[in-house]
Amino acid sequence: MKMSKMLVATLREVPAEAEIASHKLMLRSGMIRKVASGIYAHLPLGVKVLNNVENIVREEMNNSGAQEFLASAVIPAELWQESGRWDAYGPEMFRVTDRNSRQFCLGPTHEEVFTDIARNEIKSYKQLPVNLYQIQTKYRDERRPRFGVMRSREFIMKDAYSFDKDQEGLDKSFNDMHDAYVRIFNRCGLDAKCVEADSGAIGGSNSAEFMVKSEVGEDDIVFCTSCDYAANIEKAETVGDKCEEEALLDMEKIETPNSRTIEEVSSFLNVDSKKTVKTLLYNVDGKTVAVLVRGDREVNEVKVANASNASTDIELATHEMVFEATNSETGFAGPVGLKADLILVDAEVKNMYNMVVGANETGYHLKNVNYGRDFEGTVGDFRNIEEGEVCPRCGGKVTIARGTEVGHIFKLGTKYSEAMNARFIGEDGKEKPFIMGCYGIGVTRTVASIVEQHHDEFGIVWPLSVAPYHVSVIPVNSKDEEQMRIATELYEGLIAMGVDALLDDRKERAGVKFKDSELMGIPMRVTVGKKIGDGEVEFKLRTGGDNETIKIEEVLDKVRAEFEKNNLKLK
Ligand code: 9G3
Repeated sequence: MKMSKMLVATLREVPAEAEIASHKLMLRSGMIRKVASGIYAHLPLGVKVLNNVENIVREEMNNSGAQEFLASAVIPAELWQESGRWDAYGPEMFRVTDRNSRQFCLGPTHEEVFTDIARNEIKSYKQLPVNLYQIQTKYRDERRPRFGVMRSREFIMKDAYSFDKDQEGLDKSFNDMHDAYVRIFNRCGLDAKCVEADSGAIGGSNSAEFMVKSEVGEDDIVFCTSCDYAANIEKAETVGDKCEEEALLDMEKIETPNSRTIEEVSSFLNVDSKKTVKTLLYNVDGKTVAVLVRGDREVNEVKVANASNASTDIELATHEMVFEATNSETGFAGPVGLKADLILVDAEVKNMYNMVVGANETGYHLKNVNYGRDFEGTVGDFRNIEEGEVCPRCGGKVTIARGTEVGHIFKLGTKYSEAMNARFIGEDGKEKPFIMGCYGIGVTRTVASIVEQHHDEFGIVWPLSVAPYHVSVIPVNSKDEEQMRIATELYEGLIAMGVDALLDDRKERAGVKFKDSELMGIPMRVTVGKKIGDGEVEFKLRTGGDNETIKIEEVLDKVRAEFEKNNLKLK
């Protein structure tokens, strides 16, 4: 590509709203432009990278035996009504009505669509397994779009759906997708880790997320420092502290005027917050669910939602519900005499002795309360793990880091095939529901994550595998005929070799050309300047290292060697 012909859209400055490196650099290098909040256009430079990432995804998905499909982005409401999800999603779903007043949504995901395809096209177990995938624009009306294409309302996703005849088949499909994802992110130069994750509202048994560490990530990821255990904090299992055995003392009601929070109660009573238990009340589909965790711990609302079979997100109980359950104002709730539909007791609380809890009476708490003698409940893991706690697998220490999800794979089971009566004839001649899995990669988010992981103060530093162009050939002085002749020859030689080369033939100062090449993150630069008098040019890698003076006739081999070093074949 010749820069004099290209829509070069590099910027010196970006809007203040661009807070993170990838958002700034994707704007400044001329890859994206904002159309509206959370909605972006992709400029030619950005589309080149998108295509490179998509082709890596395509190659690995095809290698795994999946077949590329392209479903419609406009989905009839009827399909979502069959699965019951039309009413489960609120403002996040873009809905449209056509000229005949029929309702559709702009597809946020396609479980229903692909289940419908399977029930129409797959009749017999002999046709299974089938794995269909697409690379398509998705629509989700995020409440708070931010960080450029990292969290946008329109984004490109690769979503795949597998159909198997039994659980064993699904396990294989799931593992094949896991392995394909490891190869995809590796080839993209992205350091992504697979972590155990919660399946959330999508349902199904378990799921795994591919996370990239990033201080601007929105998820907390728990890593063990000794073994390879890794989990989203929503899912990470906790091992409670063991308490010293104590004689059970008599329960006692004590006046604690205006002491509502754990801090106020523990300082008023002069007891360690580890001897207190907080009782939080939640509204779960209209039911009152109480959760007890040690005073210094945090409730994990995803674990609570799963334990209480919530159909939508849970929220804290209203004042009325609190009064209904505890006969007191917020801040004095406790397990003794509590009127709740479900009482969840974190396992750590079960092992405590003589704890302090709310008395279910405004202005009072109870001390010396003991699980079993004074109250019962469903014991389980309902809290967040904390930095430095014990690893649930090996007993080592865990650490917590922020991360961004770039992929998520799920075992769905029969959740959608049952709901939509999507069945096949099994070996025994009986109809059976497909056993399904679904597998997503955020393609635009992957591009942004690569920028987050590969940039410096001069701009983006693209891995060669996804770079928009591999080499920029820069004549220092475009008015110098000899320099232009040599530069053009090298450029044409590279193109003929299958290298995506740029020729910066603009009538710009050399410094501007170097800055643009660095900002756009082009992996290799060949500078054609005065040294052509000695038959030499300068070669520089964007990843660092000095300008290297080499013979003009060595350039093509030098570039070829870089491709080989990166295990990349020339087209
Ligand atoms: C919706 C809306 C938003 C959504 C969903 C449905 C997320 C929804 C979860 C998934 C699960 C997997 C296949 C590819 C991998 C991810 N946000 N999810 O189902 F209607 Cl508005 O999308 N789907």
